[in-house]
Amino acid sequence: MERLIRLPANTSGRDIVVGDLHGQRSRLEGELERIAFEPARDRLICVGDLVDRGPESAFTAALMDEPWFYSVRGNHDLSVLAAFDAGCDPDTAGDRRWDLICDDHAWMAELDAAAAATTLARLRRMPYALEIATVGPTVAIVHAEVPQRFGNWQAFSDEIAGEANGAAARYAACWERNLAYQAAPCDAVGRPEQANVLAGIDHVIHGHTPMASPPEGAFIGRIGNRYWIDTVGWLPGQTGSDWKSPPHFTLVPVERPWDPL
Ligand SMILES: [Mn+2]
Repeated sequence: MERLIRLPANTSGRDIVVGDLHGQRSRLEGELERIAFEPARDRLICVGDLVDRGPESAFTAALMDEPWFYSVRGNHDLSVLAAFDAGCDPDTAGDRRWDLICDDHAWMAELDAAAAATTLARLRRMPYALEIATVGPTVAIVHAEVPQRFGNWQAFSDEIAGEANGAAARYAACWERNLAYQAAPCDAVGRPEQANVLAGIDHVIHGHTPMASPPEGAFIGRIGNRYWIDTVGWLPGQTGSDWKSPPHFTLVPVERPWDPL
């Protein structure tokens, strides 16, 4: 697998980033219709966690076969590999292996052997980070966060892709929530902030930590040039329907992560 994938600019259409999907592909497809997504020209990039919680985990993981779809690896995707794909990656082996297990993979047991193998092969192709070029900014996608100990994107992406300290960096990319808890709602203006700017990259887009505080509800969270866009569109049923901003999938242009479609 490639741990870090760099995408060249999409010069023919839009690049759109969506938050955690958690097995809700049908809901996503409603959103793609709403924004008139064009699979022949546009690309959709997910911040990870394709599986678990929702009713369509395997169907959602199958998005990895679409030429217009990309996703980084979330802790839930990693956890399925750790639980069912022995030896898939050194990161999930050894003592650390059982730390990586989330407890909601019952859907995997319901797949027949061929479907399970196909699903694992799809999850295995998910990189830990994506770096996306545009005609303007360059944008990084990482599921959880880039730990504060990294002063710039180059240092972090080098560790993600490499062997030295790589497992610790990749674990943080999938799981960490230190900065995310300090994220505040960002306004639509995109006002620059100086605190906690990650140097060497224009924007970083994350999911993983739900951005929702009842009764106000769901929001795009921000610190410096880091954005968190999991606005819990995957939540079941009526949960949060009484919030001022109810649960929904956030879709943002990759070059303007503060400006949802
Ligand atoms: Mn997650």
